[in-house]
Amino acid sequence: MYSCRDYNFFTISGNLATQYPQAVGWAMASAIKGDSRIATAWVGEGSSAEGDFHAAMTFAAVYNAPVVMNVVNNQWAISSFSGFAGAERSTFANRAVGYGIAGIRVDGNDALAVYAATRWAANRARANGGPTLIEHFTYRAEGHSTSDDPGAYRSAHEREEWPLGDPIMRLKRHLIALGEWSVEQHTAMDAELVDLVKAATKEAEKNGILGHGLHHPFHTMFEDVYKELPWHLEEQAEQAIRERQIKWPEWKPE
Ligand SMILES: Cc1ncc(C[n+]2csc(CCOP(=O)(O)OP(=O)(O)O)c2C)c(N)n1
Repeated sequence: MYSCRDYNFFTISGNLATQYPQAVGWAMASAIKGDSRIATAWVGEGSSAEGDFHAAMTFAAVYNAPVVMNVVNNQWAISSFSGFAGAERSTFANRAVGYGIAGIRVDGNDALAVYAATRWAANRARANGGPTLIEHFTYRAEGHSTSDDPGAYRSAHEREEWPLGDPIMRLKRHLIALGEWSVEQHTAMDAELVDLVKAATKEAEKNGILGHGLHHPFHTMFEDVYKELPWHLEEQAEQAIRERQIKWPEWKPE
């Protein structure tokens, strides 16, 4: 999981929803230090069924943390329909109400609505008005990942029946209708972005790609969590080195 201190990008963890209490804690710390920065985090609607979601909501409300919490409701948590997380009983935005937090539901495929709701919530947090929960109602047209086959658990036609369209196409049509954008500009932007993504992929691949061995010094796997490596992780590292050397006698830790 990546992070970038220069851009205030705090890494998420692989454990779903843990970023929520972390964002609330970060926002509380910012407020306590008298810093003007606010925090924001995203979870999927499936992850909103995790305990961490509720712990975060409680702390955000009690401490009036300057935080904007987003639920991206794309209606699928891998193969679990959003109903498993309670979608058929109430909206996800509605959950905020029980905590005394402002809850907003937006058409997540309307870029301008998302922008407006986010700006409102961010300004509110900055003015010490309290936390906001924004539910972005959307749809996951593709699989959850390249290893997921949605054909195994939902109708093949569902994707075509989704009525709210593609957010990029909608914004494009809207801006062209306003005379603020054109098909030519859009085509040029598409080409530019394809090049940008290709270049970024090349750059990222310098760090190593799956199946081509380790590119980072082995020991870094155990670092950067604790200031000083605790004994049990040191033991794990030594054990991992021994096991790798049994499997690949040529291998040496960097
Ligand atoms: C605590 C935990 N349980 C299970 C997983 C495995 N897992 C990864 S993504 C995912 C589904 C998440 O669905 P949702 O929260 O709706 O987000 P989406 O991926 O649809 O945006 C699951 C179960 C995990 N990473 N962490």
